[in-house]
Amino acid sequence: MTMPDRLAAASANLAQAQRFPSRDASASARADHDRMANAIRALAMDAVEQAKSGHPGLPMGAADIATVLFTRFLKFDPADPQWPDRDRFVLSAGHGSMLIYALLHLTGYEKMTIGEIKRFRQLGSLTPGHPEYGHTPGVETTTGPLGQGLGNAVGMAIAERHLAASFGGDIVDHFTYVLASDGDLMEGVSQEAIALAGHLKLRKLIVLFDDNGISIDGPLALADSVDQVKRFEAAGWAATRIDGHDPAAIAAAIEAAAKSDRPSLIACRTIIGFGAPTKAGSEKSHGSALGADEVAAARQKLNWSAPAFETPPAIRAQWRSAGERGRPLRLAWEARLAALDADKRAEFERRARGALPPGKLEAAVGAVKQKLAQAPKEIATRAASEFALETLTVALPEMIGGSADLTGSNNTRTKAMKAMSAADYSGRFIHYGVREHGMAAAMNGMALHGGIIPYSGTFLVFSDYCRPAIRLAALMGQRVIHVMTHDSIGLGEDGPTHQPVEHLAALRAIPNLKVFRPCDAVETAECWQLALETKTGPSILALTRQNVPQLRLDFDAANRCARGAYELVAADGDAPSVSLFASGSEVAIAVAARKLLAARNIQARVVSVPCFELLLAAPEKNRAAIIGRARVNVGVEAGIRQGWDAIIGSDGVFVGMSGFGASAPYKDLYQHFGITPEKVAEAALSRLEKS
Ligand SMILES: Cc1ncc(C[n+]2csc(CCOP(=O)(O)OP(=O)(O)O)c2C)c(N)n1
Repeated sequence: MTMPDRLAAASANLAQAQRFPSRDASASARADHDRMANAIRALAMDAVEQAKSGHPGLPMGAADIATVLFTRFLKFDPADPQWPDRDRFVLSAGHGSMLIYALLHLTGYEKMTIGEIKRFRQLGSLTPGHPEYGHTPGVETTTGPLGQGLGNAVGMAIAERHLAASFGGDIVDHFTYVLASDGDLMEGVSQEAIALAGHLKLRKLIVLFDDNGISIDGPLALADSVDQVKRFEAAGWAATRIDGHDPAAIAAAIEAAAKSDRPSLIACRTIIGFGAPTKAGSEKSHGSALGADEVAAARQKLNWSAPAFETPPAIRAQWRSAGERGRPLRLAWEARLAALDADKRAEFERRARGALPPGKLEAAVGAVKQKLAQAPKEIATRAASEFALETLTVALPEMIGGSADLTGSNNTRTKAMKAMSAADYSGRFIHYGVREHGMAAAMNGMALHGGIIPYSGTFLVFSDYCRPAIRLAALMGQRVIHVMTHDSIGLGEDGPTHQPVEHLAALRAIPNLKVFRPCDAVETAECWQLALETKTGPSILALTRQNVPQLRLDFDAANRCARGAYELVAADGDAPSVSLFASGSEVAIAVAARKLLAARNIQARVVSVPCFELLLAAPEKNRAAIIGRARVNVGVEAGIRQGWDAIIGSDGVFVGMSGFGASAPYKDLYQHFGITPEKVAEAALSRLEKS
């Protein structure tokens, strides 16, 4: 189809789409609505019944809300689940997954066949227990850990505002809708998320709260008495309360929310398990199959006579036409994109794809490394990170930085970056406030939205406060980069509360997460490059507060950190009896220990280990070559030993921490805990003597 043809078709379709649906609340419209909502209820009951596991209560209770949203408001096109300007729908209460699976099936997502619905919760189906991003087309984010979806949605809404500021409202202009449950709103991360959204006045964020007053233990009153409407209002949101089974009220509330100058909460009072004669309104419908008798009785009550997994053709057709509403909108959007200036369009498309600008990153990192070769720097790796970022953030406009109120400590804001604010979304630096968890969840949402590479800052010890979101970024394969400074006892006087000890090991335990701990300014630039190139997973940059010497003095265009570990200093002879492995600030200690050993005629080599994951993923042969065959392997890291045996062997010597740190100047702490060149050399010698 040529462009004018497509436009003509689009406007014809649009005219048709505008006739559907009627917003009057006539009896027949209401009956149509009820039947469409009941189609969701029936599929949810049937799928859970067949699987003998799952959560029927939420899909049955929230079916009216979802029906109004998907048939009248949500801008989406099942034919193109990746359409960049689609509205985002986040089912934050992921346990209610059958709600979204039913919607995807009914609105015509090709892959969501009835066969997939029948295989709910079975191995390899598109209908896993909780919605999984990247697995099921149409699922915008992996949800299940309550509160995370809401946090992600805030990031999606930030991304939308920022990209609209960059590319214009013709190209980026969509809503982010969330369906959140009591559990979502009880989780602490929700407070961080809503406070940030309210502060940034994310007016295109609309949260539909499934206000059913029931959680797993029973009535919410057992554990909660928060007035959510007041709470959201206090955070700067528009908030209303409605009957969540009244389609006209739902539609009116969404319409009002769409016009608001702030994010909106619509507390929709619903009955969990709506339609189930004995279990509705009770926790009994929350998380288990209703049972054959209850399902049969619910069918009667809902006046639903179709057999299990069948949707009557007329209702199917109505759902399908709801699914087709968005097509003309997408075509019109495509036409607007096509009409853009070629460079701008190419840039938008590149960013939407998540592709880096060709050659730019390599050139930027190369330039940083050239500068460091010309004028070596003895600086903290956090400062080295800032030095690299000054160049990187110019080369990559998709980088959006931030910090959880530690900007000056994390060194994540570059000179050219202005702060993002409600008055100016074009800013590329986000003051997240003291909200590490909300920050990490929002970053996931930005990455999922597309067009943005989010990076953040906090102290490494507070990775614990971000961990649930980091884990989900790893699970979803999202490129988010966490700068985590003050990465050991080397932070000194703040003491053991702030000194990470087990954190490197704990983070390394998360699959598909890369933990980088560069030893100097050159490695820091290289690790940034590797993190930015890792499109399919998150990265942590663990960086020092204290200065470290530059150990890589010669310019080398190759990224030596890419192998995860490499020989930084060879032994004096070709038969080293000791291999010293270290990461980050302890590499310089290993280098000094090597010297002490050399003075005693012991040949030792130093291997820098900036990234375990890359080393351990290398083919066995390469890994063995890097690890070498010295009689004694020594690991040095100001953290716990856990994980190091994979490199030094269970018979290796480890110099590090075995308990918490202490408050003192950092040099005293290194002495006190015995992480010094002398102790490393001694440990190697004593093992050599025994071996
Ligand atoms: C972080 C987290 N904690 C606990 C759970 C287990 N869980 C699943 S649903 C739920 C609460 C159910 O109540 P609500 O959120 O109101 O959902 P509804 O009963 O209305 O379906 C809990 C505790 C979880 N999924 N995530």
